[in-house]
Amino acid sequence: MTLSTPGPTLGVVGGGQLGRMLAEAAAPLGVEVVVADPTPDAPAAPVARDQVVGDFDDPDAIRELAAQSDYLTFEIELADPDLLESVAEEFDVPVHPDPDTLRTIEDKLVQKRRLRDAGVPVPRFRAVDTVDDVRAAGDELGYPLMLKARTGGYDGRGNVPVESPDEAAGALDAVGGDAMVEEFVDYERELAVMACQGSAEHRSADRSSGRRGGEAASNGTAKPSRGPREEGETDAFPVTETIHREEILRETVSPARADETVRERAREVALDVLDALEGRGVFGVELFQAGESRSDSTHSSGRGSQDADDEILLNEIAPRPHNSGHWTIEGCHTSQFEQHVRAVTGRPLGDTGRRAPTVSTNILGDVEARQDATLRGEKAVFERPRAHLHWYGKREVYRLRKMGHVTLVGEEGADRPYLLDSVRELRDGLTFEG
Ligand code: AIR
Repeated sequence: MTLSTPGPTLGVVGGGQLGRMLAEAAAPLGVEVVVADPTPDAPAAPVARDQVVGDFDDPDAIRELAAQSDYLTFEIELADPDLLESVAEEFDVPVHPDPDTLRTIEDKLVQKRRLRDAGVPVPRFRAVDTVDDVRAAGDELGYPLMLKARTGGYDGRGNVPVESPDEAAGALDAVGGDAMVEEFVDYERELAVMACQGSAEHRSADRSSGRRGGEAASNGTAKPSRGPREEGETDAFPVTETIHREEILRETVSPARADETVRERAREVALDVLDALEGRGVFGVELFQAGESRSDSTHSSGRGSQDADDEILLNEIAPRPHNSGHWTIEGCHTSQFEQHVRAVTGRPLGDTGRRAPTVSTNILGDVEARQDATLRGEKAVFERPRAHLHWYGKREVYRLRKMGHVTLVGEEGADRPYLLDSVRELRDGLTFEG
């Protein structure tokens, strides 16, 4: 591997905040980024070398992207796996993660089946087409149910809770199209793990000890995650606690406020998820730590020996860096974005260890009507030591749109509830209202 300028080009389908943070992380590695996104001047455009303006599934746009690229990846599930496969072949450009993995993940029902069949613990779920299907699932799994659009939903769009049989028709209408339902998990807390899979070229004995191991490495007890696999080296960032409201991520806390055994189990499940999927890159793995009331017999993995309060269930996965991992930019030795660039361009994975306790909060649209975006109150964030503002550069704001985030890094041993209160206070001082 050599370095020269211009460096290799990574083509990214999608130019939102994830594309922007990928481009920010790629530059120091000597990797240039070109994005394809339908919105002119997309968030990634100012930091990428170029933007192809076109839909994620527009063959001309994606061909133009591939023609400029040495590697291809995507930052949104609306990317088209068939098109990616065909341009990869036509232009002889590797695409990671494997488009087939995208195909599996983009359909939440297919995703759940694949993972369940691979032995990953998942909540009970059913495919539903009609109101009667939803009601039958309700009889079996109990209410509330979570109704999910099989494809196309993100940032909470496409997920609708169903409290009773009477709500079945309205909920099906709201998600529109093919759907699935899941039992409602009465969780103790939500967790997320950014799991990563690198290239098979970088598998040597010394890489599997000491410098790997996320959670373990960060508390000084480094140990191998698991042996390097045929497909390539794998690793996981320290387990993150995630706090959602209205199906949208609000804050993250790392280390997660869960017992070490729970965190270890979460990491294990995340690495099992990687085993079930092809292709390199970072995968966001969202998990539930089930509450004590949950009986061991109710979930579909069939495990029965674990304490209920330790029980980890998979919620969803994303074949890309994830909102739950934004804190790694300041909080870890390698960020999830740098890791993704390393993985998809065939470079060795970086150290996933945590530098310090870290919390983050999303800055979400707090306006009712869609309007030009001007953020106010940001001075307090700049004035706060160890607080980091990330502005995504979106021109327009609407209710609950992800506009940026704030990360606050604590001293070693910092009190996490205090850090969390502090970052919430900073966020609550921000507004888009005029
Ligand atoms: N994204 C992709 N999947 C889930 C999320 N949050 C990111 C990507 C995408 C952007 O959100 O970076 O490009 C789209 O954001 P918006 O606000 O335009 O919907």
